[in-house]
Amino acid sequence: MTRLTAMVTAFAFVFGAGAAGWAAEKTLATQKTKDVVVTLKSEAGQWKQGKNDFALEFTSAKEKQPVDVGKVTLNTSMTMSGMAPMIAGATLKPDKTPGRYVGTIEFPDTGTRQVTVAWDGPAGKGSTKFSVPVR
Ligand SMILES: [Cu+2]
Repeated sequence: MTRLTAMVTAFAFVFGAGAAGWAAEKTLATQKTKDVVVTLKSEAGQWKQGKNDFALEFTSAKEKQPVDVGKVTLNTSMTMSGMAPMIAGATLKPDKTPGRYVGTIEFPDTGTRQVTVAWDGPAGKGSTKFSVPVR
């Protein structure tokens, strides 16, 4: 094993439990940037009020291969009239396979979230925005 493979394997061993119990998974959103395609997935295929486990997958836009993008964060905000934007975020952990990350996020109410995903690692730095409804 290369050192990187060993590291990824070690991370997967420690953090891999995130999505282990999913019977199936569906795509909530796909967003293409210049270099990578970011896919947001969960068991139900939608976000609900309360706690949500989810996964983010990164593939290269050209080769369609999984990309290790390093450290990944996901932040959400919802603008509501008469109050400060509601903010919720998650730090993601590498899952069992390269280019796949898992996290948990909690929403106190329903409504459409503006989602910002950012990454920083060996393949470079980047971010992208898209919106996801919370039902
Ligand atoms: Cu709200």
